[in-house]
Amino acid sequence: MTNPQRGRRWDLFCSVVDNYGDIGVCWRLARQLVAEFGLEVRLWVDDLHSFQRLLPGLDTEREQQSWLGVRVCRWREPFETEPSVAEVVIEAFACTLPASYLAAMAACKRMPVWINLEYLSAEAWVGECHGLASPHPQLPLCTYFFFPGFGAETGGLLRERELLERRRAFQCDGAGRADFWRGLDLPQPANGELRLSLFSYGCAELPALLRCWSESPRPVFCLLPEGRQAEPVAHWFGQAQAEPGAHWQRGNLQVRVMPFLEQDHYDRLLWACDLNLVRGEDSFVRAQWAGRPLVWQLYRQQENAHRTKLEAFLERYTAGLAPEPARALCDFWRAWDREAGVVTAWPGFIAHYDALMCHAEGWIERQKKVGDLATNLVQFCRGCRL
Ligand code: TRH
Repeated sequence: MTNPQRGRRWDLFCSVVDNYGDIGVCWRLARQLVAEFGLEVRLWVDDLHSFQRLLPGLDTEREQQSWLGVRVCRWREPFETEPSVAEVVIEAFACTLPASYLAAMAACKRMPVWINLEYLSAEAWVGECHGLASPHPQLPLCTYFFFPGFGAETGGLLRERELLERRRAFQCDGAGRADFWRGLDLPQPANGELRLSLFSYGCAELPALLRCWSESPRPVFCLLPEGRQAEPVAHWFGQAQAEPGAHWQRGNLQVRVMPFLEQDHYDRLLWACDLNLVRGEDSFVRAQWAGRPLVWQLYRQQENAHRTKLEAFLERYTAGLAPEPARALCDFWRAWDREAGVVTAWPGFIAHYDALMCHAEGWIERQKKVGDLATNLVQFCRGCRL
């Protein structure tokens, strides 16, 4: 008989390489495993300062603390193994488990299920590698590759159980949205205004795009997270700095520099905007769930390897979209990635806004069929001799 308690203890290891995507994904996953599956999750993180940007209440001085049922543990080297290793061990984004922990895993009477949670890609090979086992060269252990993705043969995307219902309720609730803008100290959207969020790695042509927006007949209100990417915008407005709260206007363009928001608030910002420019992995996925047109800037890779990923996604995403909006979308996304031709591609892109809006909802319906990553992961682990 299967023991219902078996497989309830999970350890999730996250090393913050750069930016916020790694911890952003791990924090969402950890929360969901606790909230929806009642699992006992320890989240080991080597950089609590980055984590604190997403979860402002986090105490960066503490070794262990609990948040929403997740035991958040500082991952220090040398790593002192807790009395028992977990039954499921997630190594996020090839972060390399501590050697002592690995040794403790190998010494377990019953081998833990060891998962290598990979980066997101729409490429076809992902489906072929998802779920593959790889034996450890020396230890009696085996790791399984678990790939997020967009097709039925992948692990799917992170999506909490009630997420889409909550999102729809928010978008249908005018008073709630008005409160949301007030809470951020932002004016209510003016009639006909295009309100957009802009989270990027920077783009050499952004000043030209700002000029284009400032001269457009339609008012544009751009919400820009604080940080490096906000500086060139400040300079364009003749300002030295881009402090959170700064508000600039030129012609028909207004820009507000936003403080880094708590992760759930950032989600709501995506839901509330008409258009979201996002980057990396996690904000990209969340912008899809917002059901609004989006523009993706990928994390740059050597020799532009990320462009293959961009094309793979574009091919999937535009399937079922009429040729003209599909072309306009591809033109703008490619221009934004290459930092060339952005202003030329903008009018076509925005002219197809309604078709892209409609498509955004259709895309969600397609993705729902794949199932969500946490559920797929739990099922996968259950199938691995737990
Ligand atoms: O920060 P990123 O550039 O992370 C990247 C990618 O994940 C990339 O795949 C990885 O290789 C690289 O890091 C090392 O972009 P991403 O993935 O969108 O993560 C940002 C996180 O920050 C996401 O969880 C949303 C969150 N966020 C907030 O919580 N509040 C905010 O105000 C903003 C702007 C973002």
